[in-house]
Amino acid sequence: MASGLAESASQAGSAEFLKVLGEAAEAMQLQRQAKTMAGSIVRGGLVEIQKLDNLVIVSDLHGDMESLFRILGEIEYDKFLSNPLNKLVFLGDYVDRGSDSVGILYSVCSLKSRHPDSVLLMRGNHEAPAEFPFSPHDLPYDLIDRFGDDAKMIYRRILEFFKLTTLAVVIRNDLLLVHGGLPTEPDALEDFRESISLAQENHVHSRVLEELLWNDPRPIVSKLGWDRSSRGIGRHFGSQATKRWLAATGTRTVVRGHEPCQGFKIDHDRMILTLFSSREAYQDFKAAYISVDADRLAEIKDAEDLSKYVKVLD
Ligand SMILES: [Mn+2]
Repeated sequence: MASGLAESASQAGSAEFLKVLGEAAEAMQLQRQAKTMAGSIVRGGLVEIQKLDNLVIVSDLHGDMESLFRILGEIEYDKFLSNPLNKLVFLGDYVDRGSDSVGILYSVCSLKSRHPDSVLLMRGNHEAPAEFPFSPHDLPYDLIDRFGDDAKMIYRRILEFFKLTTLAVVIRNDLLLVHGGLPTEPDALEDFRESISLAQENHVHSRVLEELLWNDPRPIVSKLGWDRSSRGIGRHFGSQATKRWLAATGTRTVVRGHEPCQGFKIDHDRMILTLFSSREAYQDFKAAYISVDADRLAEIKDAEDLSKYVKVLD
Protein backbone atom coordinates (compact mmCIF):
# COMPACT_ATOMS: atom_id res chain seq x y z
CA MET A 1 0.00 0.00 0.00
CA ALA A 2 2.77 2.42 0.95
CA SER A 3 4.52 1.66 -2.31
CA GLY A 4 1.26 2.39 -4.19
CA LEU A 5 1.18 5.89 -2.72
CA ALA A 6 4.91 6.41 -3.30
CA GLU A 7 4.49 5.40 -6.92
CA SER A 8 1.55 7.76 -7.53
CA ALA A 9 3.46 10.53 -5.73
CA SER A 10 6.50 10.19 -7.97
CA GLN A 11 4.53 9.85 -11.20
CA ALA A 12 1.41 12.04 -10.91
CA GLY A 13 0.94 14.52 -13.76
CA SER A 14 -0.43 18.07 -13.44
CA ALA A 15 -4.10 17.15 -13.21
CA GLU A 16 -3.62 14.41 -10.64
CA PHE A 17 -1.26 16.56 -8.54
CA LEU A 18 -3.69 19.50 -8.55
CA LYS A 19 -6.58 17.22 -7.60
CA VAL A 20 -4.80 15.88 -4.51
CA LEU A 21 -3.49 19.35 -3.53
CA GLY A 22 -7.00 20.77 -3.92
CA GLU A 23 -8.57 18.01 -1.82
CA ALA A 24 -6.11 18.58 1.02
CA ALA A 25 -6.62 22.36 0.86
CA GLU A 26 -10.39 21.91 0.95
CA ALA A 27 -10.19 19.61 3.99
CA MET A 28 -8.02 22.18 5.81
CA GLN A 29 -10.30 25.05 4.83
CA LEU A 30 -13.34 23.15 6.12
CA GLN A 31 -11.62 22.42 9.44
CA ARG A 32 -10.74 26.10 9.85
CA GLN A 33 -14.36 27.08 9.12
CA ALA A 34 -15.82 24.44 11.44
CA LYS A 35 -13.07 25.26 13.99
CA THR A 36 -12.74 21.59 14.75
CA MET A 37 -11.16 18.27 13.84
CA ALA A 38 -11.66 15.03 15.81
CA GLY A 39 -10.87 15.66 19.48
CA SER A 40 -9.31 19.06 18.64
CA ILE A 41 -10.05 22.77 18.34
CA VAL A 42 -8.87 24.55 15.20
CA ARG A 43 -8.24 28.30 15.62
CA GLY A 44 -6.78 29.50 12.34
CA GLY A 45 -3.09 28.59 12.44
CA LEU A 46 -3.34 27.05 15.92
CA VAL A 47 -4.62 23.53 16.62
CA GLU A 48 -5.27 22.36 20.17
CA ILE A 49 -5.49 18.58 20.48
CA GLN A 50 -7.54 17.65 23.55
CA LYS A 51 -8.31 13.99 22.96
CA LEU A 52 -5.62 11.63 21.77
CA ASP A 53 -5.00 7.90 21.44
CA ASN A 54 -1.60 7.67 19.72
CA LEU A 55 0.79 10.31 18.43
CA VAL A 56 3.39 10.19 15.67
CA ILE A 57 5.50 13.28 14.89
CA VAL A 58 7.48 13.55 11.65
CA SER A 59 9.84 16.49 11.23
CA ASP A 60 11.61 18.09 8.23
CA LEU A 61 11.45 15.80 5.18
CA HIS A 62 13.02 18.07 2.52
CA GLY A 63 12.06 15.92 -0.44
CA ASP A 64 13.32 12.67 1.12
CA MET A 65 10.82 10.04 -0.05
CA GLU A 66 12.82 7.13 1.34
CA SER A 67 12.68 8.43 4.91
CA LEU A 68 8.96 9.30 4.64
CA PHE A 69 7.98 5.86 3.38
CA ARG A 70 10.18 4.06 5.89
CA ILE A 71 8.34 5.91 8.65
CA LEU A 72 4.91 5.31 7.10
CA GLY A 73 5.76 1.61 6.80
CA GLU A 74 6.97 1.35 10.40
CA ILE A 75 3.83 2.95 11.83
CA GLU A 76 1.55 0.87 9.54
CA TYR A 77 -0.02 4.10 8.48
CA ASP A 78 -3.23 2.82 6.91
CA LYS A 79 -4.25 1.20 10.17
CA PHE A 80 -2.86 4.05 12.29
CA LEU A 81 -4.74 6.72 10.37
CA SER A 82 -8.06 4.86 10.44
CA ASN A 83 -8.53 6.01 14.07
CA PRO A 84 -9.44 9.73 14.08
CA LEU A 85 -7.90 10.13 17.57
CA ASN A 86 -4.53 8.91 16.34
CA LYS A 87 -2.60 11.97 15.16
CA LEU A 88 0.20 12.01 12.59
CA VAL A 89 1.72 15.49 12.77
CA PHE A 90 4.21 16.80 10.20
CA LEU A 91 6.36 19.70 11.47
CA GLY A 92 6.85 21.27 8.00
CA ASP A 93 9.75 21.71 5.56
CA TYR A 94 8.38 19.21 3.04
CA VAL A 95 10.26 20.70 0.09
CA ASP A 96 13.72 21.80 -1.17
CA ARG A 97 17.17 20.20 -0.84
CA GLY A 98 16.14 16.56 -1.48
CA SER A 99 15.29 14.89 -4.78
CA ASP A 100 11.49 14.68 -4.71
CA SER A 101 9.82 17.73 -3.15
CA VAL A 102 6.82 17.29 -5.43
CA GLY A 103 6.45 13.64 -4.38
CA ILE A 104 6.52 14.59 -0.69
CA LEU A 105 3.88 17.29 -1.22
CA TYR A 106 1.69 14.85 -3.13
CA SER A 107 2.10 12.21 -0.40
CA VAL A 108 1.25 14.41 2.58
CA CYS A 109 -1.68 16.00 0.71
CA SER A 110 -3.00 12.57 -0.19
CA LEU A 111 -2.76 11.46 3.45
CA LYS A 112 -4.52 14.65 4.61
CA SER A 113 -7.34 14.32 2.09
CA ARG A 114 -7.96 10.65 2.92
CA HIS A 115 -7.60 11.01 6.70
CA PRO A 116 -8.42 14.66 7.48
CA ASP A 117 -8.96 14.04 11.21
CA SER A 118 -5.73 12.14 11.80
CA VAL A 119 -3.20 14.08 9.70
CA LEU A 120 -1.92 17.53 10.63
CA LEU A 121 0.27 19.49 8.23
CA MET A 122 2.35 22.23 9.82
CA ARG A 123 4.18 25.02 8.06
CA GLY A 124 7.96 25.21 7.80
CA ASN A 125 10.12 28.12 6.67
CA HIS A 126 10.39 26.42 3.27
CA GLU A 127 6.61 26.91 3.00
CA ALA A 128 6.94 30.63 3.73
CA PRO A 129 5.05 33.53 2.17
CA ALA A 130 6.69 35.11 -0.89
CA GLU A 131 7.73 38.13 1.24
CA PHE A 132 10.33 35.99 3.07
CA PRO A 133 13.17 35.22 0.70
CA PHE A 134 15.34 32.23 1.53
CA SER A 135 17.54 29.68 -0.14
CA PRO A 136 17.80 27.07 -1.34
CA HIS A 137 14.29 27.14 -2.77
CA ASP A 138 14.43 24.48 -5.48
CA LEU A 139 10.70 23.81 -5.54
CA PRO A 140 9.86 26.19 -8.43
CA TYR A 141 12.56 24.50 -10.57
CA ASP A 142 11.41 21.01 -9.56
CA LEU A 143 7.90 22.00 -10.68
CA ILE A 144 9.22 23.08 -14.09
CA ASP A 145 11.08 19.77 -14.47
CA ARG A 146 7.98 17.82 -13.56
CA PHE A 147 5.08 19.86 -15.00
CA GLY A 148 6.61 22.07 -17.73
CA ASP A 149 4.25 24.86 -18.79
CA ASP A 150 1.86 24.16 -15.90
CA ALA A 151 4.57 24.83 -13.29
CA LYS A 152 3.79 28.52 -12.70
CA MET A 153 0.08 27.94 -12.16
CA ILE A 154 0.77 24.94 -9.90
CA TYR A 155 3.28 26.94 -7.83
CA ARG A 156 0.64 29.63 -7.24
CA ARG A 157 -1.79 26.96 -6.02
CA ILE A 158 0.88 25.51 -3.73
CA LEU A 159 1.53 28.96 -2.19
CA GLU A 160 -2.22 29.25 -1.46
CA PHE A 161 -2.14 25.78 0.11
CA PHE A 162 0.80 26.78 2.36
CA LYS A 163 -1.37 29.53 3.92
CA LEU A 164 -3.70 26.83 5.26
CA THR A 165 -1.00 24.84 7.03
CA THR A 166 -0.79 24.92 10.83
CA LEU A 167 1.67 27.18 12.69
CA ALA A 168 1.58 25.67 16.17
CA VAL A 169 -0.02 22.65 17.85
CA VAL A 170 -0.75 22.34 21.56
CA ILE A 171 -1.26 18.72 22.61
CA ARG A 172 -3.26 18.56 25.88
CA ASN A 173 -1.01 19.82 28.70
CA ASP A 174 1.89 17.82 27.27
CA LEU A 175 3.51 19.27 24.16
CA LEU A 176 3.89 22.51 22.20
CA LEU A 177 4.83 21.91 18.55
CA VAL A 178 6.33 24.51 16.20
CA HIS A 179 8.59 24.25 13.16
CA GLY A 180 11.39 26.64 14.11
CA GLY A 181 11.00 28.21 17.50
CA LEU A 182 9.26 30.45 19.95
CA PRO A 183 8.54 34.15 19.38
CA THR A 184 10.58 36.47 21.58
CA GLU A 185 8.40 39.62 21.63
CA PRO A 186 6.53 39.68 24.97
CA ASP A 187 3.28 40.90 23.38
CA ALA A 188 3.03 37.63 21.42
CA LEU A 189 2.36 35.93 24.76
CA GLU A 190 -0.35 38.27 26.03
CA ASP A 191 -2.87 36.13 24.22
CA PHE A 192 -0.97 33.29 22.60
CA ARG A 193 -4.10 31.85 20.99
CA GLU A 194 -4.82 35.07 19.18
CA SER A 195 -1.22 35.81 18.19
CA ILE A 196 -0.71 32.35 16.69
CA SER A 197 -4.13 31.87 15.14
CA LEU A 198 -3.76 35.18 13.25
CA ALA A 199 0.02 35.08 12.61
CA GLN A 200 -0.37 34.36 8.89
CA GLU A 201 -2.83 37.24 8.43
CA ASN A 202 -0.70 39.64 10.53
CA HIS A 203 2.73 38.66 9.30
CA VAL A 204 3.44 42.00 7.61
CA HIS A 205 3.29 43.91 10.94
CA SER A 206 3.96 41.15 13.46
CA ARG A 207 7.09 39.04 13.94
CA VAL A 208 5.18 35.99 15.17
CA LEU A 209 4.99 34.10 11.86
CA GLU A 210 8.65 34.78 11.03
CA GLU A 211 9.81 33.66 14.48
CA LEU A 212 7.67 30.50 14.59
CA LEU A 213 9.10 29.42 11.23
CA TRP A 214 12.74 30.53 11.58
CA ASN A 215 13.87 30.75 15.20
CA ASP A 216 16.46 28.44 16.77
CA PRO A 217 17.12 27.82 20.48
CA ARG A 218 20.55 28.77 21.82
CA PRO A 219 21.97 28.18 25.32
CA ILE A 220 23.16 31.76 25.75
CA VAL A 221 21.60 34.91 24.29
CA SER A 222 21.72 38.64 25.03
CA LYS A 223 19.84 40.24 27.91
CA LEU A 224 17.00 40.96 25.49
CA GLY A 225 16.29 37.22 25.44
CA TRP A 226 17.33 36.83 21.81
CA ASP A 227 20.12 37.38 19.29
CA ARG A 228 20.12 37.95 15.56
CA SER A 229 20.08 34.67 13.71
CA SER A 230 22.94 33.54 11.53
CA ARG A 231 20.21 32.59 9.03
CA GLY A 232 19.64 36.30 8.29
CA ILE A 233 15.96 35.93 9.21
CA GLY A 234 14.35 34.88 12.48
CA ARG A 235 16.13 34.99 15.84
CA HIS A 236 18.07 32.87 18.28
CA PHE A 237 15.92 32.58 21.41
CA GLY A 238 16.97 31.82 24.97
CA SER A 239 15.52 29.52 27.61
CA GLN A 240 13.49 32.36 29.16
CA ALA A 241 11.24 32.44 26.07
CA THR A 242 10.87 28.67 26.25
CA LYS A 243 9.91 28.80 29.92
CA ARG A 244 7.33 31.51 29.26
CA TRP A 245 5.74 29.74 26.30
CA LEU A 246 5.50 26.46 28.20
CA ALA A 247 3.83 28.28 31.10
CA ALA A 248 1.43 30.21 28.85
CA THR A 249 0.34 27.13 26.92
CA GLY A 250 0.29 24.91 30.01
CA THR A 251 2.62 22.36 28.40
CA ARG A 252 5.85 20.68 29.54
CA THR A 253 7.95 20.13 26.41
CA VAL A 254 8.50 21.88 23.07
CA VAL A 255 9.02 19.72 19.97
CA ARG A 256 10.41 21.45 16.89
CA GLY A 257 12.40 20.65 13.75
CA HIS A 258 14.39 23.03 11.56
CA GLU A 259 17.94 22.01 12.56
CA PRO A 260 19.62 18.86 11.21
CA CYS A 261 20.88 16.61 14.02
CA GLN A 262 21.50 12.93 14.79
CA GLY A 263 17.74 12.31 14.70
CA PHE A 264 17.11 14.43 17.77
CA LYS A 265 18.77 16.80 20.22
CA ILE A 266 17.79 18.38 23.50
CA ASP A 267 18.10 22.05 24.46
CA HIS A 268 17.18 24.57 27.16
CA ASP A 269 17.49 22.44 30.26
CA ARG A 270 15.47 19.57 28.75
CA MET A 271 12.56 21.81 27.77
CA ILE A 272 13.05 21.44 23.97
CA LEU A 273 13.42 18.39 21.77
CA THR A 274 14.57 19.05 18.20
CA LEU A 275 13.54 16.28 15.79
CA PHE A 276 14.76 15.79 12.22
CA SER A 277 13.33 13.29 9.70
CA SER A 278 15.38 13.79 6.56
CA ARG A 279 18.62 12.14 5.59
CA GLU A 280 18.93 12.26 1.81
CA ALA A 281 20.40 15.77 1.65
CA TYR A 282 22.15 15.48 5.04
CA GLN A 283 24.56 12.56 4.85
CA ASP A 284 26.24 13.42 8.18
CA PHE A 285 22.98 13.39 10.09
CA LYS A 286 20.23 10.92 10.98
CA ALA A 287 16.47 10.82 10.42
CA ALA A 288 14.01 10.03 13.20
CA TYR A 289 10.39 10.32 14.28
CA ILE A 290 8.42 10.18 17.54
CA SER A 291 5.83 7.50 18.28
CA VAL A 292 4.10 7.52 21.67
CA ASP A 293 0.70 6.60 23.06
CA ALA A 294 -1.43 9.03 25.03
CA ASP A 295 -0.92 7.38 28.44
CA ARG A 296 2.87 7.35 28.15
CA LEU A 297 2.85 10.90 26.85
CA ALA A 298 0.96 12.00 29.96
CA GLU A 299 3.83 10.64 32.07
CA ILE A 300 6.72 12.39 30.34
CA LYS A 301 8.32 15.13 32.41
CA ASP A 302 10.57 16.72 29.81
CA ALA A 303 12.43 16.31 26.51
CA GLU A 304 14.77 13.72 28.03
CA ASP A 305 11.78 11.53 28.92
CA LEU A 306 10.22 12.10 25.52
CA SER A 307 13.43 11.05 23.78
CA LYS A 308 12.67 7.44 24.85
CA TYR A 309 9.98 7.50 22.16
CA VAL A 310 12.21 8.78 19.38
CA LYS A 311 12.84 6.12 16.72
CA VAL A 312 15.99 6.76 14.74
CA LEU A 313 16.00 5.22 11.23
CA ASP A 314 19.03 2.99 10.79
MN1 LIG B 1 13.31 24.71 8.56
